Amino acid sequence: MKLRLHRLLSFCLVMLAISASLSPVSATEPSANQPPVKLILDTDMSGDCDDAGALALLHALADRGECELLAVVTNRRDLTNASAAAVDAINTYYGRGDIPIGTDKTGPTAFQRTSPYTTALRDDFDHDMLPDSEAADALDVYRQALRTAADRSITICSVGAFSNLAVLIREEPELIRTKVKSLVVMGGHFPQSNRREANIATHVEAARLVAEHWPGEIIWHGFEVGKQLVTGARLKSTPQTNPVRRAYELRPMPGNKMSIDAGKPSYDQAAALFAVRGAEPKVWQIIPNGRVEIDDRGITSWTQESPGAQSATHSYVKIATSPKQLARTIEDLMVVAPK
Ligand SMILES: [Ca+2]
Repeated sequence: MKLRLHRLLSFCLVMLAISASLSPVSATEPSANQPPVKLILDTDMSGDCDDAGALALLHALADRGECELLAVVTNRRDLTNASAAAVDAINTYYGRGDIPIGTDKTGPTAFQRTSPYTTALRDDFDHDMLPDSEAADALDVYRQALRTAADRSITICSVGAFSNLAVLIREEPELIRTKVKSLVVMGGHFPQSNRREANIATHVEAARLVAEHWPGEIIWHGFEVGKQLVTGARLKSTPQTNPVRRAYELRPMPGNKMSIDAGKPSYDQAAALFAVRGAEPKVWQIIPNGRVEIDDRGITSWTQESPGAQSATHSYVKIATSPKQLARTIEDLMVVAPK
């Protein structure tokens, strides 16, 4: 009897070990043990709330040791003057209230908006940020972060207008060449489209300058990527003290709904996840060796070039996994409690 029990126990232990080794990797599991990606986020924390979702996701990845958020700069000059304060409220919630924040001082005004959520984040949550107009200049924040970085060590993730990046090209092209490893951009619509995607249309001149003259590689996440990835409803399970939850509660969606009711597309989170975890083959299909061109109306188009061509420094991405699975990975990271 004792022997039988012993055998049964051994059998159970072996089965447990097998099932543990076969169980799927957690949706929030990093793909490999890599040094943390050193990242700068350039965001229009303004009309849409996926910027807040992307910042939450980056903090969760930072908590997991997958990235280090060196700085956040804002663009689009929201009329509330509170984009930087909203960023700082989220950074403070995640225990990183000291991350440098800069704002654009010369951004476009033609598409200025009044954010539905930044003032609530500014007024109801802890932070110590000045109004956007008095905050540090985005160019100075870029300069500081890049000058002190190791060569080819920085990833920039751009999820808004291209205003700051255009200034950076004009003022500090050598810093980009020497310090930046990769630029991951949410913008455009690929491979071809008649649509004026918002991040391009907000400041067409700046987007065209970046597409034509960025001295390095660019990975483009078009509108069609994030559109398939609906997230945000699970923020209801996070505390009322979570400013990202509040942003989703206040950002309206069509049909008298708020973003938190049924979620919304994750344009910016998709680019942010890619910026940190890279081109995981199970998740992304990369279309490399090409060039994104932007016409004077702000319409993007993809031109395939031969590998090795000097101008073939752009790629765009498609989702290779099930959009539902990828949305779950993104939302898992958005709702995980700060460390
Ligand atoms: Ca955005």
